[in-house]
Amino acid sequence: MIDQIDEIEVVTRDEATWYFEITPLARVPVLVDGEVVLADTRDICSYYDGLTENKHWFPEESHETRYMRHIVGGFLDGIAVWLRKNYRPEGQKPEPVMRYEEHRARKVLQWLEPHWDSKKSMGYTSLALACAIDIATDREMGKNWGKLAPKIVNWAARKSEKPVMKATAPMPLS
Ligand SMILES: N[C@@H](CCC(=O)N[C@@H](CS)C(=O)NCC(=O)O)C(=O)O
Repeated sequence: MIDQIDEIEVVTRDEATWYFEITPLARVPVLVDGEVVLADTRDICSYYDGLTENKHWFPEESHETRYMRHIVGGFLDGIAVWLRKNYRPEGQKPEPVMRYEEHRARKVLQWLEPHWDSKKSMGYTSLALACAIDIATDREMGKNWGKLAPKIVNWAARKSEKPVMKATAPMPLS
């Protein structure tokens, strides 16, 4: 399936970007498939499951998997906040906000370490968790997380080595 997708590089967070013509939020990812336009990772994964008639990304729905998805989703949101604040020049970074997000991320990792079963397929939630850890590690926020949650951080590192993860990794910051 991935070889049937044309990946198009776009510029975000720029008032002049042509990408606003595709989507008024100018956020990635967006999937355009004929008349279908989808703009959220979760919906795109769900669309994929519909096309392929399997449950690759959403294998099982239970209270446990929904709660896990909620925790991982919030973890990813917190990392996104931290990264956005970190783009600011030195001296203009909101330290309390960033410290709080670091604290929250550590709390999540400590909670996940005994709860996360990497052998159990969590589909979309696994993808979101691996991407969150990968991006945070790559951009300094997660530099000490290996000591805090070694099982999960090692799992995420192995996952990020997979060809599909490498092929869809975020572009380096310019
Ligand atoms: N909930 C959305 C989040 C999308 C999102 O925040 N994308 C970020 C990059 S990871 C973005 O495009 N940021 C640019 C901006 O906020 O203008 C999803 O899961 O796809």
